[in-house]
Amino acid sequence: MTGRRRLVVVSNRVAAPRAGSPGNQGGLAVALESALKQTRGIWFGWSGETVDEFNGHIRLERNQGITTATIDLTPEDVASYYEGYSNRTLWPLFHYRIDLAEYDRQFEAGYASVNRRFAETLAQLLDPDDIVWVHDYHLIPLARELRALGVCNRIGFFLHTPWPPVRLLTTLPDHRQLVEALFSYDLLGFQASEWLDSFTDYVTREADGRLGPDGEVAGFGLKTEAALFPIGIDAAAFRRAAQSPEARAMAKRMRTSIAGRHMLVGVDRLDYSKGLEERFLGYERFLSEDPESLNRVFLLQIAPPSREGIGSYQEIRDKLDQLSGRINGAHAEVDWVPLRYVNRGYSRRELAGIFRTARVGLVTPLRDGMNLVAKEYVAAQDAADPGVLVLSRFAGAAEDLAEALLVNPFSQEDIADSIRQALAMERPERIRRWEALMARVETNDVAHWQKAFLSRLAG
Ligand code: ADQ
Repeated sequence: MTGRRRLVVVSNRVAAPRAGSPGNQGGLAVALESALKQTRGIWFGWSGETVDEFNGHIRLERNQGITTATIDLTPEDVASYYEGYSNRTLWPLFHYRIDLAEYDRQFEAGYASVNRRFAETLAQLLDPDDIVWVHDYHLIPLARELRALGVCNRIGFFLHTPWPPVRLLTTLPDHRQLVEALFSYDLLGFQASEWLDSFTDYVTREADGRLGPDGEVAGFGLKTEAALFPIGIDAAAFRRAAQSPEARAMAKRMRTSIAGRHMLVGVDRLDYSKGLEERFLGYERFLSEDPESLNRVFLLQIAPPSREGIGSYQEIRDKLDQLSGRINGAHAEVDWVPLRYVNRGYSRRELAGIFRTARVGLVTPLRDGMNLVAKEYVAAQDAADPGVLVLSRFAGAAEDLAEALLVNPFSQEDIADSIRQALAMERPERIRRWEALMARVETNDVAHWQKAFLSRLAG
């Protein structure tokens, strides 16, 4: 761990603890909070608010033992840095969707200037002994900007998304500059070996790099370290959440509405990387191939909209509206609809109750850094009668969760077959697979991830 050194976490947005909402927080926020509390640390990032002109004001707040330090951005910053370079350029590119990636020099300039501003503001808060942990693709150049200001602290970076293969990454006009910026960090963390391999591949092919022992990476005449730190959930807390009064109430409500049928469940942010269209099509195929399943199963898909200002997100939302209408129009009866498509969020406890009553968890992203829903579905199950996890082989989670039914999410046939196989699976096999999965989810939990990264970064 970091010993007594203070931890400074930096992310685009700050998920500060909210008074009066126990059980509503994600595992990441919980894990970072516990590390921050132990080290009397700070969480720094964008407040989510905008101001007409950046004034350098840092809002310091203390809540439940955590100090948050937030700054506001201008509407132009949000358009170029956040919606632009982060979410119209890097997000699609990092999820292998160069067809959706937009390359625009204004986005690039906005990204560089907001990272510089983050660095200038953050540098004022840093003590020489602090350990700095930067999160995700929004902030790749942050360490380089901090170093330019004379900051010598240990700085680590963790990428929550995939890292794309060399041939895709080189479509980004400033790819060299972006990757070189990573060499200002002391430690780079990736979710899965495929993403780490793509990174080292780039460095050896494009930057005349070399790989040393213990994750040492040399390139661009610089050195850093890169290693795997697969993120987990707070498994014990999620398991407890699944038995909470709210979860039980939700489970009871679900059982009444399931009425003896089998429920399949999907829970995802409404994002094109999550494979929702392909999942709906695979399910539609299953319904047409297995007419005896009509009126005996249904799919509950929960998908709260995200990044609604971006065209590709409006398109996927429109497509899913159409597709869900088509599937229900073709198959529904007066007392049954095959697809319940819900565009809102639920509390963690309610979600846990929903997962626990679902016979099948469908987690079929086309590409995903890790995917925490897969782990949450496992943690919420009843040990005596667990459901079956159907998991995309292209999610980082598949490296760790081999006892799930692994599918190719691009293939409707594969999805239809795996639904059939999951529904037919007898209890002893379900228990055997679940026990193996649960052991992994419990061991590689979020506390393990956080400790592994920080102890290595502390050196
Ligand atoms: P995301 O792309 O957001 O995360 P994921 O890992 O599945 O994807 O995490 C989503 C979280 O939001 C889960 O905790 C889930 O329960 C919650 N959630 C989703 N829909 C919800 C709803 N309707 N109501 C309430 N909660 C909901 C990014 C990367 C992932 C990586 C994580 C963490 O894209 O690959 O696993 O970061 O590193």
